[in-house]
Amino acid sequence: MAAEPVLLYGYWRSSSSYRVRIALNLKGIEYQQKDVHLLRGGGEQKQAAYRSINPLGLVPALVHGERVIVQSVAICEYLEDVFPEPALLPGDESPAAEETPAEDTGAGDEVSGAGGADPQA
Ligand SMILES: N[C@@H](CCC(=O)N[C@@H](CS)C(=O)NCC(=O)O)C(=O)O
Repeated sequence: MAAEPVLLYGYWRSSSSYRVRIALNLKGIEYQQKDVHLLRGGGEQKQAAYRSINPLGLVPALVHGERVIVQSVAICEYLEDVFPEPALLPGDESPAAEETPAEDTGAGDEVSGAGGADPQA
């Protein structure tokens, strides 16, 4: 499974995309990046081509083989599961190993209501 190609849909100025790029690079995972320009043409993330990958219309999205994972923290957790070495988190013996609730990371799910993404996110 780990050997399948990894493709990151992101944007250079996106802090959530940065988070995933940092994890990919720390782990030394080879990946291809596909730019989704958040401003061009009203935002490529809103266009049907990208929404077919992430219906939320937000970057980042990670494609690994057949799997599509969205939400940067979930992507980092997925990478930690599938590519465990080197670990992003300290081992169980470290006091820092206690889990940090997602709401403390500033990376919570900004999707609101049934209509989709919060454009201010
Ligand atoms: N909680 C999401 C946030 C994703 C997010 O808000 N992405 C921003 C860029 S950092 C985005 O795609 N904005 C485009 C828009 O709001 O139309 C995550 O961590 O992945």
